[in-house]
Amino acid sequence: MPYPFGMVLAAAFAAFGLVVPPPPAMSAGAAPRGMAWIPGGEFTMGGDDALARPDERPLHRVSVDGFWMDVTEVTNAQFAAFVKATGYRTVAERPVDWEELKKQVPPGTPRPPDSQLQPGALVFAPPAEPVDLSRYDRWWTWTTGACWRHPRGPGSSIDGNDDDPVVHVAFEDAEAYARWAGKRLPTESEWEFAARGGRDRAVNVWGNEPIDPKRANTWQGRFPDRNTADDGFALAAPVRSFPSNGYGLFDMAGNVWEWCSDRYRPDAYAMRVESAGAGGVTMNPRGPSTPVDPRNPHATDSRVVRGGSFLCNDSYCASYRPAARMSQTPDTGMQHLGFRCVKDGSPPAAPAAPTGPSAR
Ligand SMILES: [Ca+2]
Ligand SMILES: [Ca+2]
Repeated sequence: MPYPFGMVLAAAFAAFGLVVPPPPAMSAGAAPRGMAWIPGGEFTMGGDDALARPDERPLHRVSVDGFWMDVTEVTNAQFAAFVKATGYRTVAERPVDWEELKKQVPPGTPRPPDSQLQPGALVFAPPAEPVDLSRYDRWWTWTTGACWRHPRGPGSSIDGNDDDPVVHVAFEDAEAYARWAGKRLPTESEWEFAARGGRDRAVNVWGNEPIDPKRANTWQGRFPDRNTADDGFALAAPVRSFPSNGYGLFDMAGNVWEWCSDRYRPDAYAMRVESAGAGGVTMNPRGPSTPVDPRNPHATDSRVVRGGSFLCNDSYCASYRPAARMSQTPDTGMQHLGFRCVKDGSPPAAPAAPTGPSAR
């Protein structure tokens, strides 16, 4: 089972009380900088291909309204601008709150020593030899001092990596950035609609051809001990390093996972079908009101993440597919988890009609 991490992390839920400057003004019909208009419409949500997991079923019809979407994952440079403007401190930079954490772990779990309650996040540390793929603790290491500025832990930095996606952002960090930017996180349905790029029911964001190293930043070789990096990147790649999809969006497959606003439950689609009836269309779904997360059974909340990452490999987690879903506890900062934002608005203005003598 791919990615159960949250129970090892703290929920340092500090209130977000920063003064937020207003978003930049946008004239009617103008495209927000760095965003693409996603036209909206009806599509088939979910997956039923050979790699599809039970939580991607059943296929069902969903309709979403049009929206603007960041064409790339939020980058280190963009997140740094937010932190500079607001003084925001991410969850991974705050001490772990044991009173919150203990609500998420089995009753009776002893309090860890203070040394393990220091600010930090989970860093990918590949083992030297093949390991049991159910033992995710064999390649994830809680690392004091790891955060967005130090993605591989103390001593590492983001200098020179302005265009890499920001990582080690918890759900509330992503939401805080989005509010500051005058945007919001996408719903899971918006995210999947956008990832498909107009290719309804295709297995991959580029169509039905299988993945290859030119398509997306994933993992080649044997996970998790041998990464041949045939795609040129062992870890995250600068955004726009791989081809965009049908809507001009980059890295909707792989590179880093992306937060969505929906709460996670494996039976979310079955609930929709039951509610909409056979052949029914669910309009602008915003996700279930209560989460269910078998990977993190003690977690009080769980959110959807989408798109897979540089750690995705068919032998383990083919989550670069647009239908693939994953759960994540909202307090989690990880080296392969980032986000992008969306924004409500109007479609771009149509190109101006010809004027002047030639238009007569
Ligand atoms: Ca790679
Ligand atoms: Ca991505």
